[in-house]
Amino acid sequence: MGRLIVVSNRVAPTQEGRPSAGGLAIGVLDALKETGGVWFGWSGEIVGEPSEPVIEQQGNVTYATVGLTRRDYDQYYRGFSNTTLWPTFHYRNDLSHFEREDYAGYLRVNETLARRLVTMIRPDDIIWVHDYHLLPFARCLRNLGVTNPIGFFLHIPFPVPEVLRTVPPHQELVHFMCDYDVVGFQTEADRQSFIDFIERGHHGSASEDGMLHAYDRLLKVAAYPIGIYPDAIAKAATQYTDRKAVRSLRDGLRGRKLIMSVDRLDYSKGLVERFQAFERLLQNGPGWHGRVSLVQIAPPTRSDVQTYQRIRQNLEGEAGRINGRFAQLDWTPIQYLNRKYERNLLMALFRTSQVGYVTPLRDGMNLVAKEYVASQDPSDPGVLVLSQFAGAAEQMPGALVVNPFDLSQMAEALERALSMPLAERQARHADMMTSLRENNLSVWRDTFLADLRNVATAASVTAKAVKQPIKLAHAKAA
Ligand code: GDG
Repeated sequence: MGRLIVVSNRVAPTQEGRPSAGGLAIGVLDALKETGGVWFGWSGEIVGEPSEPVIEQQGNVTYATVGLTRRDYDQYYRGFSNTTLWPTFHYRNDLSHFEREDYAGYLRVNETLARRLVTMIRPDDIIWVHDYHLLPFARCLRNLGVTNPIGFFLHIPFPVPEVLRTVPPHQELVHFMCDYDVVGFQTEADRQSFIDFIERGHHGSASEDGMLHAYDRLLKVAAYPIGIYPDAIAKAATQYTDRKAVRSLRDGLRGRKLIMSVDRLDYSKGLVERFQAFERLLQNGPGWHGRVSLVQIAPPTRSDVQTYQRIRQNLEGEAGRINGRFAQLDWTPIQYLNRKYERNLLMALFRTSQVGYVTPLRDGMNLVAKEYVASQDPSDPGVLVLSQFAGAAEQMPGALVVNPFDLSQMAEALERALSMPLAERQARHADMMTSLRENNLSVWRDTFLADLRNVATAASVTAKAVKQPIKLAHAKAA
């Protein structure tokens, strides 16, 4: 079996067990170790001049990272990726902003990254590209003569055609995606949106077996919902339960119920609405005053993007207002913590709480929802309140599913979760654990890679070589 080459915007920290090593990193690393391979991407550093990749070898895995210049970072990362694609793909085209120069930078960085990677690729490698930063990456590799199988997985939602069309170069972007051999989405709904765009635009058609004929190519398009390792998380949560930070949170609660939320500080996560629904719970149920607290952990991300600065200010304002309205000398309703915590500690905090409150306005999957359930004590589990707009809602049969735009419904769900009888909590938890085990992280990864190996063999026979210049209508040379 050939090696695996993983390409993602950021390469995960190379030391395992580091607090920031998330589920994706763990799952991808396992696969890399199995076959040996390369993890290639941005180092996270801004450099004065573009340079050759920095190579770090650990066992049979090579980490190859490159720096970005300030201009690359501004146009490719902060600009087109996070000011155009991220908001629009999360249905926030009101927050989306498009600049041709940024798009040109996005294409330029994809081309540069492809050129840096190409010398490392061996003939029998397979290549797995991740996420919205790298939609044109297969086209860039093909233009450099790479014929290896290339798969793509989108971690965020894929919007319906009407929304996608608000991104000026939408046609090119979809065409780029069809240069991959396998395109994976988190949910069936995302997959359907992609197919709808292709079919309604008469660019191709899908067949029953998940194959898509589009732009003279044959590719597999499917949903591969990302999972976690639930039993490993359960173990970590148990082991960390006696840590000082967890004990002091428990002591501080003095018997009060705890609602836990953990999200990157992002407008897609529905944090303001979540606080307001909690406020409504307190407003409608004075009996809860002094008896329940909400702990929101929200480490800041992308803080140099303006919309992220605004959400932070908004949220601070809302937390302050709600606390000012309801707090008592010995009770603060909302504890809003704007910092990052160690991963296993988070799992233990989940286990200490009675409700996991996960209400994004839109989310590709949302791993926190899955981690919350996996962290619970099966004999006395907490209840998951989950947005219908998280990809995870398709897979979490025991959650109380809510519409995050309906504050009253969310407040009622909180009330129901806080008061739910033990037997019902246990049954719901057991259902969800079954689903988490059946669709764990290895299943996600292995299914995707098996499809990539299979389809690529067939596709390489029928596919026309794609050799098209990347200078396109919406990108003006920057
Ligand atoms: C994207 C998609 C999709 C959070 N705070 C801390 C911390 N976390 C960890 C969580 C979880 C991860 O970060 C967040 O993952 P999510 O899935 O919830 O959300 P995104 O970051 O937006 O991820 C998403 C995902 O990709 C995977 O495909 O599910 O839809 O948007 O694992 O636990 N980890 C640590 N400290 C923190 O303070 N260590």
